[in-house]
Amino acid sequence: MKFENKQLTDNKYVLDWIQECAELTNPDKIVWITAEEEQLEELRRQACETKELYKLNKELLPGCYLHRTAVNDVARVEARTFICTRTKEDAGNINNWIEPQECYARLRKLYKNSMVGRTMYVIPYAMGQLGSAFAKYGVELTDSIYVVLNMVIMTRAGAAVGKYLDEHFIKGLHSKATLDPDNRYICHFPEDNTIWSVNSGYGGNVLLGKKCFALRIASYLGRKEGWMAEHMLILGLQSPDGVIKYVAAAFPSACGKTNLAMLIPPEYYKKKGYKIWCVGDDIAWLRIGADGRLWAVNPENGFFGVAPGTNEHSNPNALAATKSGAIFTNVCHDLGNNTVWWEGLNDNPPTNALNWKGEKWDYRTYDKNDKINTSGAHPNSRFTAVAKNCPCVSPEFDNPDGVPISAIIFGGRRAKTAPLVYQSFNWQHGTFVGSIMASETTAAAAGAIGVVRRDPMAMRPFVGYDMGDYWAHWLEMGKRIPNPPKIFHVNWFRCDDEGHFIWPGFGDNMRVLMWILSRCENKAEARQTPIGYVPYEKDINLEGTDISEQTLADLLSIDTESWKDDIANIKEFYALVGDRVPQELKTELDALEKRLG
Ligand code: OXD
Ligand code: MN
Repeated sequence: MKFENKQLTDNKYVLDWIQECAELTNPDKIVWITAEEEQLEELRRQACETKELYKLNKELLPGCYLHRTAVNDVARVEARTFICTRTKEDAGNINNWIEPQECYARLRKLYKNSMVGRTMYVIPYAMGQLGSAFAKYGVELTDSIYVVLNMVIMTRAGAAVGKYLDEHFIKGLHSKATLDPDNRYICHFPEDNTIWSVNSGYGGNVLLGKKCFALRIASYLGRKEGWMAEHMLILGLQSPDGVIKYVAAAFPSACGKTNLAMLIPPEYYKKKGYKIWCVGDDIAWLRIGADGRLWAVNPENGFFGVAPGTNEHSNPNALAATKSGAIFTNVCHDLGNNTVWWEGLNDNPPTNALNWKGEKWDYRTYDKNDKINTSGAHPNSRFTAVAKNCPCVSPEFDNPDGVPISAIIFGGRRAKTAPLVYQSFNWQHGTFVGSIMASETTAAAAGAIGVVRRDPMAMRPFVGYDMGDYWAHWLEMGKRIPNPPKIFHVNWFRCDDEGHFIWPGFGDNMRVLMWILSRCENKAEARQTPIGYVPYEKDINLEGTDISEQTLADLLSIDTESWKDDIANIKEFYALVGDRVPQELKTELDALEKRLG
């Protein structure tokens, strides 16, 4: 099998692997992605010709395109995601597992001749800054132009990566094949540095640099090599004196992670000269620096954000990032001016539009109880945007050493159980706090109230090995970091008895970040409670808000009864994780139970 253009490496290991995949999938052509503008423009042209992409209004959205996935292929599919370690125990009880040889054999049948009549694109890419200590390299083989164009935004891809490819690179094979949902597989072979994804065309399943590599495979490598791959945003908070402190924060899906990463400070702080810088909105790779602190990079190069709900008020920075060079997936197509729209963008839905399925859409049929069938944009519709197009992207974004982390923040969506913010007693207790992270449906969301889903460190779907071993790795890292970040937990979603949120969230979350950083600098006192350190009310600045002191007191109160109920649920979850839960965490759980009385 011959390459159409000049190959980007002579490494035999890489070339043999490509050859092997080409023999299996049998493409008509093989093309190396250099990511030169001329090449990308030609691919965009081809994709528009086949209606894989639609070119949007050149004046209003220059360089932007719309893509629709298959109607049955609109989200990550955890049930079809597998960690294929040699023993089931190493994948753990939380992950789906298939024995690797069996999995390769099963998937080979699906890949067989799947690229006949198609081109195989060879995308060399880096996660992290090329040549840096943090960087890792991969190649994704794919039969999708949409994947190529997204990978070029989301990773550092192209010709410059070629010289870094050696036998350690991550081998990613993706084929849309027939998009058969019953034969859709997203499989990880961490012991072989391999990812195989077949029968999907949706971002989270097919942009292999993101969840598959930068979280699942990287978490496995991080354990082996002594670093951490986490589902965390990274932001810098700059004070009026110009000093910037960095925090990394993990939240389960639908908790406003991208919004927090790009937060606009409330007027009160803005006037004083405070500013937030976004280093990353989804993934952090963390290493111990020579100075004994924990340093973080965002290994990605773009944002793959949820579109619905993004607007001028919730996240003007994300919106600005989508104004040029972006790819929109499964949003509503406004035919009036050839732009895009989604629920929550503004109050003016287009009157001449196609919905996310490409059907003529009448906004008056919208029913919030049946969003999938009646909304203009799919609830999980996305924008892929170049990070550098975000007005608040950090000047440290490309710093190969990353940024030093002062605080790690875990968050959940809890109606009652967790207060607005609390600080763990130490790293071990902080690891425990991360391990019991959870989100629960509140009255403000559709569905039953109080259904708890445990999502430790927001990594439940993303740990590439056993969850108990992952927690042990956290504890181990804590012992090795001479000057570790302090660990906190926040809950923006506390509700009153009628189920209304009592904290305004968005920009006002800055007030909580300020308390967190003052704790890191030993500048604020705190009240010791059974669950951790909680702020004194006087230390949360409410200037410029209409939040009453009573509301703040409610936000900071500990609901002992709901914590006691939670203990039973945590025990059940630890039992599910199984016998590799570290003893230290069980000890923390017992201690919490005792302190609650
Ligand atoms: C994401 C997710 O898409 O966490 O970032 O699901
Ligand atoms: Mn995510």
